[in-house]
Amino acid sequence: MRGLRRRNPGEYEFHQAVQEVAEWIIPFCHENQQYRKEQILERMTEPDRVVIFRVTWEDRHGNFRANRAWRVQFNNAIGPYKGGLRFHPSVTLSVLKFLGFEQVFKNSLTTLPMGGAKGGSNFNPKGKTDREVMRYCHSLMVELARHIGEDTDVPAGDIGVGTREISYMFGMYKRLANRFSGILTGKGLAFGGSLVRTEATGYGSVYFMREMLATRGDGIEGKTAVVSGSGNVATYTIEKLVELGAKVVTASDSGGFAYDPDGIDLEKLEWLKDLKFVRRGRIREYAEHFGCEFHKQRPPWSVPCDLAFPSATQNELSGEDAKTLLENGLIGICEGANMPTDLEGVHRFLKARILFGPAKAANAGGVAVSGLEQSQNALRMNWPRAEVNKRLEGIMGEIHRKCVEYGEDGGWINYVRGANIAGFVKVADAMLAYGAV
Ligand code: NDP
Ligand code: 2IT
Repeated sequence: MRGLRRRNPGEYEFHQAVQEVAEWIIPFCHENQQYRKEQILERMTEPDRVVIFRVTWEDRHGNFRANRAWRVQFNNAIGPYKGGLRFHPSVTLSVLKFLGFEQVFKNSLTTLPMGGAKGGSNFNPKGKTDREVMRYCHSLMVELARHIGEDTDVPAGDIGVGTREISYMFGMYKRLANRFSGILTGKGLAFGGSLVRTEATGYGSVYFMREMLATRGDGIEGKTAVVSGSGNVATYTIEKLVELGAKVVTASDSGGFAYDPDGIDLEKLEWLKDLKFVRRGRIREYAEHFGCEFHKQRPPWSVPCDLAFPSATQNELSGEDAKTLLENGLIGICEGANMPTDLEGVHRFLKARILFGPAKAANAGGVAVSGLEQSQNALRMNWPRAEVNKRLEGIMGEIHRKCVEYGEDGGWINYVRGANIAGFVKVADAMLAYGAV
């Protein structure tokens, strides 16, 4: 870790993501000397390639603007690079390296042949018109197109990148390449998208929770859940929780959280989706509309619950928050977001031996269905909704099974250790087989 910090100065999110993995992989490599001898973990912490470029665009007032964009192609040992694009003012190289590093393990866990990558830009889509977003996406793709390909690197969405942005980028790629290919996932259903991709991360996170609860003879029905965020992952987490009989009492955004003690039902959820995805409004408006409490500039972790689903962003749940959740009787947590719990929080959850589904495992449903979208594109076919959903449930079950295989610890399952080791082994074995490449 000392060497990694020296080689990557100031990249705190990246250091944190590696530290969380190293805690479990270093002891494992000591027991399995072949990985240690060939420096597999060290090699895995160095991205294969990072592309950095300027994106120039024209805003609605006729001003020229410039942003920075990146694609971090981390590791393609087991398949073409795969991972989302994030548009948010907080995006830095450190953030994208942490996300790309995590993606390598996550994609390995899905059972599908996908390497790991991440990209994005410090562009802020908030308050921009559709036309501004279109011009931005088109300009970004003019450069990104040189670096991706359906057998090379297949980007998708993440924070600030949804169907609208993927559509603009796909349109420009298609024009530049003069080919219609599965170059991006999360596409619209009319042009190669997969059913259930939109819902997949949130649904998958709830399926993973269902698997964890089943190990204790328990289930989702009747549980009270706290969800953070109100974007793609959060809304479909809420939807599946409600369908399976849980009561979801919160949703949030960067402005604060709404506390709805009666529970967000499917009707209120439709209103919330329209608010966030069509009108692009704020969660405060949900609280105003349904007459419930709004807590400004605070995360929802003080609300007592059985299950917690952090589904907004990195480091949104601190050690202190973990303590509060545990004191309030938390049974299980699934990380819908990437690295939402800080290191102290992770350690507290592990010490309490609750059901803790780390991001790599719990939110892998999104990229898994992206992989299924690639398969459908290659076959030039579309599978029905029930078929994709069945495969998603099967993949989440298989990820859970592998976490148990590597994480069993005296009657308790350490899902963090399980997910890290299971994800590592497949990539590491491929790298061993290739030799020094
Ligand atoms: P969206 O852009 O759809 O939604 C993001 C949500 O998180 C919004 O409610 C947003 O609020 C909130 N948020 C973002 N940044 C912050 C912040 N700094 N502080 C507080 N709230 C914040 O993104 P997704 O739902 O797609 O992504 C959410 C998380 O899930 C991310 O960590 C992402 O990496 C992860 N993820 C996403 C997958 C996918 O398929 N989309 C797959 C696997 C993981 P506001 O509108 O105020 O910014
Ligand atoms: O973090 C993630 O797994 C994603 N944003 C989804 C990536 C993808 O390629 O679908």
